[in-house]
Amino acid sequence: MSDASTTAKTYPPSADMAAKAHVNAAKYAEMYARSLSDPEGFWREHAGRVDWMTPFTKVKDVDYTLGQVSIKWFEDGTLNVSANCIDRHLETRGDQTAIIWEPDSPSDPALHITYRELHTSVCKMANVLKDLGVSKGDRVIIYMPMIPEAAYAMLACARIGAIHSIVFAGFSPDALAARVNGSNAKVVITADEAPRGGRNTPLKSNADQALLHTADDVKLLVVKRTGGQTTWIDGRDFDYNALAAEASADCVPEEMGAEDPLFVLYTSGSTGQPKGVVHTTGGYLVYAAMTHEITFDYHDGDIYWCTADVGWVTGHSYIVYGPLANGATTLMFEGVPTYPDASRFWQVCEKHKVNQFYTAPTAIRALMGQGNEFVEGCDLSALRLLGTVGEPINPEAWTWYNEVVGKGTCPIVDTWWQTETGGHLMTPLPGAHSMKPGAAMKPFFGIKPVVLEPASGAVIEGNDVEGVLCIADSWPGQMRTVWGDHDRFEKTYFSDYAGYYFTGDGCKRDADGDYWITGRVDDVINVSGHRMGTAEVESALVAHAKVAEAAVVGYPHDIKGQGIYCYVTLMNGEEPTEELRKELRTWVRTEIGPIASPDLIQWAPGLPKTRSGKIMRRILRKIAEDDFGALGDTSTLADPSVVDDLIENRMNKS
Ligand code: 6R9
Repeated sequence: MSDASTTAKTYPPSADMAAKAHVNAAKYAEMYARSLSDPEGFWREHAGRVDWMTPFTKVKDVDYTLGQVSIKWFEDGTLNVSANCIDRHLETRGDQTAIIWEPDSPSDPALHITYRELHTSVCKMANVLKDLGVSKGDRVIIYMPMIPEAAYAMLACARIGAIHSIVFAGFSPDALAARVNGSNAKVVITADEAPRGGRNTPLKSNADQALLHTADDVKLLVVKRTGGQTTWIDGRDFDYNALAAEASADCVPEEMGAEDPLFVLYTSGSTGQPKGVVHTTGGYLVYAAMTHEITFDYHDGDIYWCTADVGWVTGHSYIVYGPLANGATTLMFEGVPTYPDASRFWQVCEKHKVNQFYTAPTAIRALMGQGNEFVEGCDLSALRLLGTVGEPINPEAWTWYNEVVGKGTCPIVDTWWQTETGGHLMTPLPGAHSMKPGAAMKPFFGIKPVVLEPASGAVIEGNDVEGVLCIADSWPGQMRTVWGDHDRFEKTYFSDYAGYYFTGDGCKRDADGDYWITGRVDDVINVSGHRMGTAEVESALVAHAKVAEAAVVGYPHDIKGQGIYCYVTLMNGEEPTEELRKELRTWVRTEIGPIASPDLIQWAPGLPKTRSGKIMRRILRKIAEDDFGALGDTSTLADPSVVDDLIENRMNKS
């Protein structure tokens, strides 16, 4: 990364973009300066992009002091997110398409759902939930395919003040059960099956298994997607389509406080099990809407497509809440980039005349590997802007995206942000900033990045420097707490570097003052843009009867960015066989989900530990990266000889 940044080619914004974009260079400079010098005034003004039921008088009340961390924005205002995303658009754009739905199979018809139709469907879903006993403050789990009902479910919860928590449909029954229990949810919304890439995942049956491990009164609301056979438990399972047909199409939106929770989204951290990131109502919506409009330079009438899944934060902020708050047309895609073949993304862009396209580097790398002909056969002339999110993009993939997909005429917004941040924190703005392949470039309004010395926490001033990335001060989209565990919130984000929000990422500020994210500095790995805590995979592995101990690290992977490398010590007397390797892989998939599948499992008779018994992951990481010339100090190891064995028996990556 540092090599790339010193030799980076710079791509200035085109004259056309600079002229037409919401924000050009001069405007950015002026707005950014004001956002830091007068945050109260700045955000008071920009909060006006959402409709308030009761206007707020207080803009901001933030304390990052350990032991009393508290973050509030617009706290005495009231509003409803669903009314902002739907009702307020009805008069002017009731017949405009709100959601274009593109199904898994290209031979099935796409749907165009207008804002008026969205209103009807969301009200019906809201009334169905109310009839199931859900009320303000209750938790609802959404475990759904990428179908319009997933968006209806989110907005229906928001409408009645229920807190949703989406569990990615690729997660296992165990992971689902943990989240139902962790949030004490009353209802789980699912579908019979989830078609993806021509294969159906049995969601209802996964939910059935999960509910064996939850409280008895959890209800299951089932949307029909394929009509595939499912078992049915009367009194617990409810048929969404039948109930919606009878439900009223009117539902008055609940008046919510700005700081009432909107959703909880579980995400992996460096220790323990995933934590429930809590986002609230007012600040989140303001920030999602503003970043959506400005980063993607969204204008009325544009067709905007974010390829994420609603199971990730990107789907929350940039498929549903941001775009719909702006009255946009947002495309929702059920399938995968390579089905029926590697031209699918580009076919969909052509078919729906997509103007802004937002995806992950892992998808770009996978498609780049398939050859240019899949792109060249499609008419991409409507494309005006490209975006990436989820992990650093390597310059080769960036260049391919720019030249082959964007034909050299579309700016690429490389948006760096996190589940915790609610929306973009750093990205080049298309009409204002130059781009450098692989750089997140510039902070968004109100964001003050600081680079710190990792060990001492001293602030590193000036340019051409590298360190850990923190943010001084708050922004409206910031998470407010960890669900049920405020101490963990404080410890994770505010204890390492006093007075700052610690991102967990490393970064470089280059000679021009532009920012490059260098990746996680903690035990979180990024597999195909999905966050995975090494501790989670380790605890799944040691839950297997034959495993005594396990240590998990990331290693560079051509397509996924990082792969999952596991060192496993077996119980005494267990044979390390190829079958056992397969069994452990399947085991982890069942415990967590397919995205946690170990790529490589090395049998480790011993693990490098300090005398106090701490596993030295630094060493394991180096071995997994084939960088064992640079193991550093191994003198504190209890038994240095285990390292030689691990090096000798390291896994081959080709
Ligand atoms: C939105 C999202 C967050 C972590 C983050 C960082 C990595 C995300 C990036 C990026 C470099 C980018 N990350 N975007 N790294 N450049 N443009 O991905 O949220 O799933 O919580 O992951 O992803 O390491 O800390 P989340």
